[in-house]
Amino acid sequence: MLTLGKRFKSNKERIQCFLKLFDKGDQVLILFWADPDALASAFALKKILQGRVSKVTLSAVNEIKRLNNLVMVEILKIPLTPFQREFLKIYQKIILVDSQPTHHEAFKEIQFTAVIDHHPVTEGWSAEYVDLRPNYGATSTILYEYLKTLRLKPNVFLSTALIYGIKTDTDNFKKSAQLQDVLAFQRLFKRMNKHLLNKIESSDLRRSELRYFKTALHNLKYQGNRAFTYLGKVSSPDVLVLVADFLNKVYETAWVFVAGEYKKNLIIIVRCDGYRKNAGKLVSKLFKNIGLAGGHREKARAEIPFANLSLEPEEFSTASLLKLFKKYFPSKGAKEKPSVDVPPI
Ligand SMILES: [Mn+2]
Repeated sequence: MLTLGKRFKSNKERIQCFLKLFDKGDQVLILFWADPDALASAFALKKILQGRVSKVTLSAVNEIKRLNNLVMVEILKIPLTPFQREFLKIYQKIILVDSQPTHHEAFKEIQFTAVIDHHPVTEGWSAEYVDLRPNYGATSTILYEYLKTLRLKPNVFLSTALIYGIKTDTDNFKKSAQLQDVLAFQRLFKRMNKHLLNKIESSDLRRSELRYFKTALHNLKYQGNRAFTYLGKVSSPDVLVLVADFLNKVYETAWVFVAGEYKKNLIIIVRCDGYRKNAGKLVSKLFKNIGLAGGHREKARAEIPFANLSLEPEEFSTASLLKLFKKYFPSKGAKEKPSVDVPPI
């Protein structure tokens, strides 16, 4: 059965059908894989269902580790309850937002009452109510439309959450976004608090993680206009992403390779401007047989068990990282020019 869901003439008809699923006495569990879009969408659903059912609980099936997301939950006061398997027996209605049951092991055995999502349609599951809009940039946009249809005014916290959800999933409208995403953004923008948003967006790094920047700069080696650095053991792969994005801002740099050890894996983060370059192809060509590797033109990531490199993590260094990419960049002296030759004003 194709799971795109029933067709509706209008948003009003759709939301009526959705609300009919719930009775006053219901305890409703909203499940999701926590990222900004999922958190905002679940938060909006709580507002919609509150007062119409006896209890609404928001539970993420993953542990939230990213600092930005932790700050989002804290300062926007998103009420989360740690997920327990027993919930599945207690709650009468379970809703999945910003994911489909096929996306994660944790969702597979669950019979969902409703699924609301914007990812490409997957098959092999069903729910009483399905709202999938794969063309939308964010599930937050779908939930904004629900609120609008119901004439519910989101408060500052919810508006800021939805804005952050849309911004994150559309990569600040650089990734594909629909007119609906732009409209939701414009309407919510008036209601959000830009200082709260700024606090969430700028909370990338813990004070304890600053030392990784010192190590990264200390170990940094250039080969032509390609930057390489190995950070050793890291507390989270996110810090490698931050260092790579930072080094990618250096003008005379065409490629950035930042690596570290996390749980006996070598994690490599690759950045470039994507102009006549393809980071995703590069990593999958080099590493797809020995680990997980993939990405887009400008951004890519590889995760290789050290066991597959026949190396102990302690033996690895920036020089070893350079060696790994030798196959791809064989001519030692050949330099790639940065693709933009006029510095930005
Ligand atoms: Mn999403």
